[in-house]
Amino acid sequence: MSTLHPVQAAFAEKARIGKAAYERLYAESVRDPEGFWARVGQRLDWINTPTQVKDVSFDPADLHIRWYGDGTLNVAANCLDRHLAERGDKTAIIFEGDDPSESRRLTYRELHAEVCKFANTLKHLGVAKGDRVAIYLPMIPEAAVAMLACARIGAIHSVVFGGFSPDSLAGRIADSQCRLVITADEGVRGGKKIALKANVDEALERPGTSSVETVVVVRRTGAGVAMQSPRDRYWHVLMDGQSANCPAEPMEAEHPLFVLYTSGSTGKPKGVLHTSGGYLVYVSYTHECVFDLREDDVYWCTADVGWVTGHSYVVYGPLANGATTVMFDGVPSYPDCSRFWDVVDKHKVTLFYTAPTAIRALMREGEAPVKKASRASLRLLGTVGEPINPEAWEWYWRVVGDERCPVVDTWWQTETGGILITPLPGAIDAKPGSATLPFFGIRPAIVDAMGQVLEGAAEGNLLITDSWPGQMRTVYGDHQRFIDTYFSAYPGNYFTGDGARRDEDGYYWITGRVDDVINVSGHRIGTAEVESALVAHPEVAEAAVVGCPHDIKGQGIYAYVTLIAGVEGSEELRKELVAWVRKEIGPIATPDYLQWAPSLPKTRSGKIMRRILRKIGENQPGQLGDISTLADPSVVQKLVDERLIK
Ligand code: 6R9
Repeated sequence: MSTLHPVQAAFAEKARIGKAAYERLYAESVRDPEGFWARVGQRLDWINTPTQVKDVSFDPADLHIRWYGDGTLNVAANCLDRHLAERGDKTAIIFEGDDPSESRRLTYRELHAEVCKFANTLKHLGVAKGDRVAIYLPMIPEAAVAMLACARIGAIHSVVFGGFSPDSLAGRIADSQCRLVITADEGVRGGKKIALKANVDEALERPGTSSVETVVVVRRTGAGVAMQSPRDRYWHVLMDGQSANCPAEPMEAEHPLFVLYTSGSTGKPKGVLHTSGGYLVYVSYTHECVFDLREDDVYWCTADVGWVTGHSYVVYGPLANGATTVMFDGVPSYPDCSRFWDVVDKHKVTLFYTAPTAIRALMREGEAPVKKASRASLRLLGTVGEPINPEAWEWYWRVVGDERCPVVDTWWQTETGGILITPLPGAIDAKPGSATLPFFGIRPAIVDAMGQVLEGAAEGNLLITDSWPGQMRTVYGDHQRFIDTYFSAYPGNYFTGDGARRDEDGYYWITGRVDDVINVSGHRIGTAEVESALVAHPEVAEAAVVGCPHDIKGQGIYAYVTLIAGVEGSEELRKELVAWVRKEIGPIATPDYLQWAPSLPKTRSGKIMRRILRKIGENQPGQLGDISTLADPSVVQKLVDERLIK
């Protein structure tokens, strides 16, 4: 059940986009996408203004996606140089460290100078246009500087979340053959140190990583780290004496801007590739419209730059718009559960964007930690990463926003580059739990299992039937995988991997992944990745992993493990396997439940029946459905009896 929250009159009056404007612009955007996006594209500074706008085919036999194809621009110049005349002294980045006594501001002029110096550093190290650079840093301004410096010279960055293990980092470095890695001595989160440089050292011992020539180390904690000469160089030493003058090179609109790895249903994580012109048009425009951005806003998105939300809505969207963006290197619970709201008061944050998992965790602590802070500066709240349950939405609205601030539930993916389904705060009435209506130019469709497009109120798989400028262009190094994953199941359409329901008002309710991807605290983990980590353990014969309900994380990881003959499942071994997965992938992949399975339910052709395992993990043993196609139906009863959630 969900109550309607109509757009507030006071907000609508001043909003950039009201109801009538949304309807008019949406109609226009789908009637004439070329004209619409040609106009929106003018929001950027182009070196060569594009005359072509959209050149797209979703036909798997002739798949291509090009936007603003003959235009040239520089992404960093759009995020920095063009603001200098009017906003040189405006704060670009507010950095808030893990320790509440640590914060620092960089103006657009200062950020521009740092980026130019680091771009010169990269050139000095031999990095050229098209080279791949891995960034494995905490949420410090140097992360944004490194990203923008790559953009300035046309190097392709690949940011790897600092919580990933050496193996995960190595896999990503090897897949895109990075020449350089940028890291820090250590990170600090919730008062705990993370040995980033030591992780890089370990990663670079793995096969396939010999492409790396240089490791640049930012001094974050000052801890002594082993520096390998001539490979390892300190950031501050390299930057010393570099010129703050570095011309922004023209890049073709379709020049790759970055690769970001994300989990899929099969195999290794995919390198999602985004390009320059269309991506920047799309993230800057959505950032302005969805957050109703004003010149004096202080905008805070709590995502880490290791995820797409950090790319599009901490760095590129806000900086392209000349906004003030907060980079937070801490956690919501340190030093205590008032941290988010203390930071809101400290920096007078007006727009706040976070994940449902954080809201649920804070909700558990009650209202007092929120009410201790005034939060008077807030004027809009947003969520991203997973479906938000209506209870958490109502709490966010009532307790955090004091029933003053509209809440925008934004649905999108690493692959989509930017927000696709969302309320516009001055135009679209909210229904808690629904991401509501499509953004301009976005054409969602719902199909049934047979691929039949459903009209009106319906539930099924969610497709997008036409392109938008922020769409990913390929899987790095594997274009066929791009076609197979997203365009083969429903030819002529982009398949999102999500299920959705559309109600009688045309509102979309995302029901979650329909593939083998688990959404843990808003982060995607492929069941295949966890399974292959488990079977890499010498005592594991076989493993099957499914998602299960989890109060705080949204979904948890439930693993069924078959041990090799002669090995008994003990509590000690259970702990060892959980720790093993953490070490192999990273803490976000930690199994919440690990059940011993004498054998796994399989079809006669040997396929694991995950549908059954999912139901057991969800504690719904009464809904296993037809098990007659199993090779040996008797394995199921034991798994049901010994299930870990009852
Ligand atoms: C931006 C981001 C994408 C998956 C996506 C979906 C889930 C994201 C959501 C949401 C319901 C929302 N998701 N936002 N589900 N409502 N507002 O999170 O990208 O890490 O690639 O995850 O997250 O399942 O398919 P990414």
